[in-house]
Amino acid sequence: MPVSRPESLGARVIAHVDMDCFYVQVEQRKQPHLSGQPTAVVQYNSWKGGGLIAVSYEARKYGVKRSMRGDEAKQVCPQIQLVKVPVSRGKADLCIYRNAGSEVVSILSRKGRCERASIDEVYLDLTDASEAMLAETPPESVEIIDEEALKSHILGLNEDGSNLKENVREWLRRSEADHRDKLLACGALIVAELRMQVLKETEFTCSAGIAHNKMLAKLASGMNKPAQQTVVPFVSVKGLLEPLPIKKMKQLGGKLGSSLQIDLGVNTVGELLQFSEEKLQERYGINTGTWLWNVARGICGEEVEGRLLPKSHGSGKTFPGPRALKTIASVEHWLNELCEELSERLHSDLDQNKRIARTLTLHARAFKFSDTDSHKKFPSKSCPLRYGATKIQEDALNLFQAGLREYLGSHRIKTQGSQHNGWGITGLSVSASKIVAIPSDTCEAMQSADDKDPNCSFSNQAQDVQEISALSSPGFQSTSSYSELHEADVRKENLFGTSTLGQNGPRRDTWDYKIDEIDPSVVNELPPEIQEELRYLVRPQKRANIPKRGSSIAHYFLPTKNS
Ligand code: TTP
Repeated sequence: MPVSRPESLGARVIAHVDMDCFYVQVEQRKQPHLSGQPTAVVQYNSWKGGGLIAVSYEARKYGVKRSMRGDEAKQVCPQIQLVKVPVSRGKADLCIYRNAGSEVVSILSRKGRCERASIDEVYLDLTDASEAMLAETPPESVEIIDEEALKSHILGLNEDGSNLKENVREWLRRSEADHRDKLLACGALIVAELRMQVLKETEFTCSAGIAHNKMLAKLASGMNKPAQQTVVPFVSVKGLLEPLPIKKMKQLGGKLGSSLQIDLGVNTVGELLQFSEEKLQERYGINTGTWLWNVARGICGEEVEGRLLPKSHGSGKTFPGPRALKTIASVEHWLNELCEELSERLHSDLDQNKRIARTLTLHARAFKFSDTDSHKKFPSKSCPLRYGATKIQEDALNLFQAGLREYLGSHRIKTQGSQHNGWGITGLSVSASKIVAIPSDTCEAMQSADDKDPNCSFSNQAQDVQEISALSSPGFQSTSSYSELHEADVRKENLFGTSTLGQNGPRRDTWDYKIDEIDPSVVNELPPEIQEELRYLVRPQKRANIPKRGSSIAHYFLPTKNS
């Protein structure tokens, strides 16, 4: 359900930056002879030349579309260059695109709070930078405005005629403009500069929207592509929103948008304006009602979250039509592949960013052969995440089987002599979420334990596959791997709280064991008060009242031989 957040009192400057035909640009940088050529990136499978997932702007001129397959694209544009997505483990490997996205994020984050919204999209809060520019070097005092900024599209500014750049220059430098527009003018200059920097350092072009909130900035970034930016002054908000189809708005593409169309006869954002806040609240509840009322007026208080890293990692694959998986063995095979990829990504996140994920979730899409209940969805299943590919594979299979039992209900029994089990799987994905930063002390402990045993685990609760939650399916994308970028959960939680058991060390009386030498795999075996003591060592500020006890932490750990 959408949540309404009040907009802050002062005007903000928010930018949404979206890379242009991103995968194509990454491939063109890798193979420079493709630059400027009609090019498309295709899925790894070869049926009818593979499905297109990214199309260069040169190819779009010939009518090539993302919905086409390679063979069809060749028909409309015979000279098109088709580049296959890299493959690993029988599925698309998006690593190079993810890394390229990170390069861009590191440049964009130099000027303000930066939220990585997807593999190729970023929100920036440039309010402070714009305020500072306005105080120090306001655009009206700047003689030479950069060409890139002069190519901006200012919504509401007349774009007819030959004096376009001159009009933009005038708009950016207006001394009589109100404070909000002056801030947006500064934002436009800053974003133009950032985009040029991105081009210089990465060779990638991007487009951007600059507005007073995230919703408007996102709507604007796609209005003039490629390599251009669009500014939404306050006075132009109404004109921008009014004609927009309601289903095009974020969070209104599904059931809520359909209800607005069917129940209220609302097809454009402008038509929503006729309903009072009370009326919308009556129909959709307080929160959603207010949220809708705000959407109609371009109000959005959502903050740009300071997050440069993904909130979760996922790996998935689709098995359309005849490729549907129909046996547990084939599901297990693919789960193993997906879990291996997930495990690798979790380890590089731990290595590079000192973060661990705490929840493993399995999603599947399924059908039954004799289906009386065709709308029933395969339930998503979650459990605590244990590190190590083998353990993730084991848990994912358990989750799958739990989901399958629930999905099949009374149809579970295989018909004797039939060729199949009565079900088919058309999509599978595993994801790791609840990612938290860990204290640096403990990283080394985890790493060294992991080095010793590649299957080392930090949690054993998944053994009894406790279902924590049933999350909604993320929807299988046409790519076979995805990285969800949710809100980062940066609470530093107790790392040892879910650890597996190993062996206890011999007793000794003085505590001089180094925290990073403790094998996390033994901690869960310790008495609760000792675990508490360890938690305190990891997180001293959160010390609880530790009761007097007979034993002490020193009884459980000895220094290594050489220490
Ligand atoms: P988009 O930003 O949707 O598109 P784009 O960057 O290719 O082109 P545009 O200039 O119009 O923004 O997607 C970013 C990348 O994500 C895209 O290059 C390829 C990938 N992608 C998929 O793999 N499958 C999909 O269904 C979509 C929409 C994108």
